[in-house]
Amino acid sequence: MNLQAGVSKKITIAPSGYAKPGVGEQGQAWWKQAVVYQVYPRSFNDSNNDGIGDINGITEKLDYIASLGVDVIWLNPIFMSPNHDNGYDISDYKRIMPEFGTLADFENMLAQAHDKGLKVILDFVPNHCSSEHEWFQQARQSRDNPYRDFFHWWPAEKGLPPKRWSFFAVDASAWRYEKKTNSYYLHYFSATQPDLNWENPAVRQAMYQIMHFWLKKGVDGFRMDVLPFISKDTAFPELPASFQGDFVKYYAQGPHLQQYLAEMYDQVLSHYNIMTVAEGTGVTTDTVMNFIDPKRKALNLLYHDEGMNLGYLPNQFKTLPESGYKLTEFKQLYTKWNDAVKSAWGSVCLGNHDQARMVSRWGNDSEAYREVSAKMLMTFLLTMRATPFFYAGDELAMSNIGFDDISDYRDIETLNMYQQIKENGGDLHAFIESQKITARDNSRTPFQWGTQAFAGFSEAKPWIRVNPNYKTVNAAEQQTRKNSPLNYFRKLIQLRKQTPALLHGEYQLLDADNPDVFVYLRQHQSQFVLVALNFKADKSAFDAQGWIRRKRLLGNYKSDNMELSQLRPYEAIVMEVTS
Ligand code: ISL
Ligand code: CA
Repeated sequence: MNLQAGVSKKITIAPSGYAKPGVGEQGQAWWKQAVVYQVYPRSFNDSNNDGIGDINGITEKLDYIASLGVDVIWLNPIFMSPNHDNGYDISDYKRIMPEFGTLADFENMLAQAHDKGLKVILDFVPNHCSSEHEWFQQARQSRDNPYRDFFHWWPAEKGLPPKRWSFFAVDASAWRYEKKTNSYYLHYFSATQPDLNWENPAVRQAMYQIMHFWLKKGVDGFRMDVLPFISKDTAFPELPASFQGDFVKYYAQGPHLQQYLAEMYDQVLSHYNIMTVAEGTGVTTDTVMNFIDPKRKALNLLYHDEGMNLGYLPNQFKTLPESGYKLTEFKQLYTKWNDAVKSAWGSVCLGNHDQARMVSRWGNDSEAYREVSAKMLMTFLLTMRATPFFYAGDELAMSNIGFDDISDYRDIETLNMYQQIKENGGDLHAFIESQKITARDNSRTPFQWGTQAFAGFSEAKPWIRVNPNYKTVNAAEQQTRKNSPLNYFRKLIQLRKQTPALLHGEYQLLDADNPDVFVYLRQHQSQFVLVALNFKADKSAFDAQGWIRRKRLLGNYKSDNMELSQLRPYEAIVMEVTS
């Protein structure tokens, strides 16, 4: 076979085609080169021993975070909130939740982070606020209250509102009746999270003002919660009879989305050198560019939920089949997303506070394979052409706790869904079995710092149970062990930063039909890097399609693997190759 010919047909990359003014090699925006580390403040480190993680707790651990080599900390919501949905129900956007500390604590944390070269982005929740927010408290008083139009109402004299499902409501309905004004209000999430009405210019101005408030304090950007939901068809038409319940597609990304994004860009985002990330619930490769096309006035990045939902059984709540997910579909999906955002920039993640632990969901958390498979997944995230997002604890290969008793759960999603199933006489046992694998609380257990009580997270009983495996899985133990997941993570980040092909090279999938191994090539100018990842617990072979190894850059096995095309269980190798 003529390798050269085969190769040149496959690699359609011209380095010059990549460099565009402003976004080319010279003008790389900082957020394209960054590695993001997500911190769930409630679960990271408790400085005052009340069992709840807090801002000063994060400040204490900034040296640890900096030592990882990551660039950006994304903090889940830290604003005033009654915490029905752990801060995604904000009652005052300009104040810090007292459990987490004060504004001074936050400013101190931000200054210290900046001193250590770390950037901080905040989680901004534009689609809904808390029902305890002053706006809603006012709005519900009377139909002519000045804040009435901050929310979506359906007057009861018009009859029942058209069916809309809610993510978290026990009765599954996104409309909640209020006797006082004889109207229903809209809440796509729980009844304590009324949707804000972005059609109202006063709502938009209030939101932009809040963003300026935090940006002027020096924060480095925002992750924007369920951004596609801000524009809706506010006529609320009846759903078509054929409608199958995929409501995210149906009632987000409404007619004024582009207008709102452009306005937000003009009035706020364009004034700062920041990172802006949309949470892209329901966004597909067909619509992603509406959010991140550099030619538009919009955001920098979007992370999609298509990857997170891969493998779930249709029409069942977050349930995986015994066989798990199919690697061929995983490869296709990430390749499709890579291609879709080629002229912009991608993001990649395998977990967050809404998901199971990365190693439990996508790798293998059995004793034999937990570490090696976690390292393999880290290798994937740090070698794709996208800004990688890690969730705190991924670097330690922290795994699911798998609560089997409903009383251990804290998350509104699990608790309300449990209640809903119970009221409908559904199969609660099956629900708990599936939650052991996919529940959001799996990722919300306290960070495992050491072997002391409560894993060193707190001296008091934490708000949610610590994973009992902390005695063996913890940062202190991994700090000094040369080949620990923690130290592998650090090495991998350095490798990414030193290797232009990994940082911004083109991506090309190889051996697409291989059901066990994910193989791809990254190329920048004359540098070719091949990444081969065995997603299986058996030895697996792959076809390097003629590429010849020049130099091994990194791998998750101690000893080198001299056989280029045979991988050991969950083996990951990154190597420079030549044709
Ligand atoms: O968590 C989910 C599935 O288990 C998602 O459907 C999630 O509800 C959706 O992606 C929106 O998530 C965001 O908004 C929610 C909040 O609960 C999540 O934590 C947040 O990431 C409401 O604000
Ligand atoms: Ca605390």
